[in-house]
Amino acid sequence: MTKELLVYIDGKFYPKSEAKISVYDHGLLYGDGVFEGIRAYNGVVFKLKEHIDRLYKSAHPIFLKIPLTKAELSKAVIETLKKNNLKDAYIRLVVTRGVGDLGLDPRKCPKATIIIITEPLLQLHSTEKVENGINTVITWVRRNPVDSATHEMKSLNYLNSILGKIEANNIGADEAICLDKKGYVCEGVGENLFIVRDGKLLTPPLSSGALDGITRTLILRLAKKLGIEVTERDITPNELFTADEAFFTGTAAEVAPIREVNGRLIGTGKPGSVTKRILAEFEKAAKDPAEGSAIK
Ligand code: PXG
Repeated sequence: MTKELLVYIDGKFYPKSEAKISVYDHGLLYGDGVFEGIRAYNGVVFKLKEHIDRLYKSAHPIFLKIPLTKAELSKAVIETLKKNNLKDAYIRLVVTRGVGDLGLDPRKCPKATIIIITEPLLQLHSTEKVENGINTVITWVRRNPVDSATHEMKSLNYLNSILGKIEANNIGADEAICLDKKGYVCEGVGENLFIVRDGKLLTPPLSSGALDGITRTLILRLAKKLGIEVTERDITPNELFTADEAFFTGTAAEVAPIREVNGRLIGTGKPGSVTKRILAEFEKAAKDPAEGSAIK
């Protein structure tokens, strides 16, 4: 029998089949908590510092106190990977409100629960899809507005995204695109979105309610380095339909070219030259040890 992967819960390691938390945990009862999805490439946890910083930023507005320092939590992530002997991995870091009673009042939860799951790398879209582009659909499900349980916080409330994903599944699309409250393009269900028009990149602003994606920030930097102009501004659905190129970015999706939106081909329907340059530069960055924290 192959050895089971170990999962970190509150400072202890449990075999995957025994890694369980209380049914009274408010992460389960109310989706009360925050999380990060992180990747390790070739023995380096990509952008670990940025993910840890964002986790604490997500916890701050909801008064969720993470009972470890950032340094301790980073160490726990590395430790979990080491225990599982993983060099290329998908890492799920979850902090829930912890165990309380059946009421939603977070004051009844004295201590947050910390969970670290590590798995061999997960491929969100097949190689064929990345080469040829993915089929998307703009869904009727609007991104949560910024004056609600906003996706600016990476909370455990993902029903808004899951509903979008279900709509895509039901019509056989690979992924959904959500509009914001005003009707402008916002993001995918677990990805940020970029379009190319006249050789220039455009991406929706964070005020659309899109997550401040770590891959998005990296792409903004890489585009500058490549001399590609980028503007953060509202994008209409029509501008997306008539874009020369479009692609998603995210930890799980990496850089994923978009082939079609609601049946309309984007550009030639093949990944375009700007997307290919960005993708190549992203792949270089993902392999660069300076972009992350070594597993040692
Ligand atoms: N927007 C949303 C709503 C996300 O959840 C991104 C953008 C991309 O952000 P990063 O920082 O990863 O560049 C995300 C993150 C999955 C999965 O399995 C995807 C995410 C989180 C968890 C799981 O598809 N996306």
